[in-house]
Amino acid sequence: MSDWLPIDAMDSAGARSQQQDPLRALAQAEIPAIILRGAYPAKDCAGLVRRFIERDLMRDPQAPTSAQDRSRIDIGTSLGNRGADPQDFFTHAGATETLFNDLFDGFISPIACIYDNLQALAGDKQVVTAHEADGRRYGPAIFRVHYDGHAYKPHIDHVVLREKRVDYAVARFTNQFAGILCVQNAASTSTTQGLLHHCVWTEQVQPHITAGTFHDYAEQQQIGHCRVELEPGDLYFFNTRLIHEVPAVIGDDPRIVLAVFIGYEPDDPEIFVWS
Ligand SMILES: O=C(O)CCC(=O)C(=O)O
Ligand SMILES: [Fe+2]
Repeated sequence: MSDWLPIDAMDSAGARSQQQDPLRALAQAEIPAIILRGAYPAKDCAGLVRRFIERDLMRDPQAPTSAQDRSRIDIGTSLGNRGADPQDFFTHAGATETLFNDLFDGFISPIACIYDNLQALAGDKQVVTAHEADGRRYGPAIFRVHYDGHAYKPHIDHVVLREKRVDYAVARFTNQFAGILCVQNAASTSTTQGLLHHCVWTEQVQPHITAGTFHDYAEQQQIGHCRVELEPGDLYFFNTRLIHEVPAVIGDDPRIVLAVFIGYEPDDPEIFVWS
């Protein structure tokens, strides 16, 4: 599987010189990911982390820990976690928009960084924050702070295939991607952030995910994978129907990302972005 390689570029123009229509290639899982190096200034990443601690939006890693501490803190609105109650979800998304209004003052907006890069990859399509037909808007992006021990086991993300939600506008997209901007790495782990398996989810694969035996299955089937290594400021996009995972964070420094989900159809003039 050594020919299954990501686009790895300094910017969207570089990515498009490697692949004329990179999002279509992602949709077809021809490539594991599109990685854009240094998309956001590393010094602004560090500044954002200081701001989150100042505003008490995340736990200060220097502070004493307690048994009740959560291993993951979200700053933003998650459809996956809140979508069971649409009214609560859209109210929360409104509060997130207010929070984000001045949260990045003095820094380049990391959300604009993701949207602008995605737009530059998207050609004629229009990148917009996901919304319902009546105008209600989803959260535009979400920071996730992962503390010691947090891992993502092999899984997929898909509003219909995994979450079984059909009553949201984003359910119309059969192709769903993630965009992940690395804000901070855990100091004492390797910089491997995403492990993308060369395996698109099907009903046949699900039992191996449920049983926690996907690694054995992948070995038997000789399924290759792509390891994505990121430094703060690097941004990557991948198809969330690929089985993927993130190794456990180890140590006091949390791993922090800004994440979005993306809905893409080859024939749809709009690309929806939400969290
Ligand atoms: O944090 C990442 O790099 C990806 C995390 C992920 O797969 C998820 O949140 O579903
Ligand atoms: Fe995921």
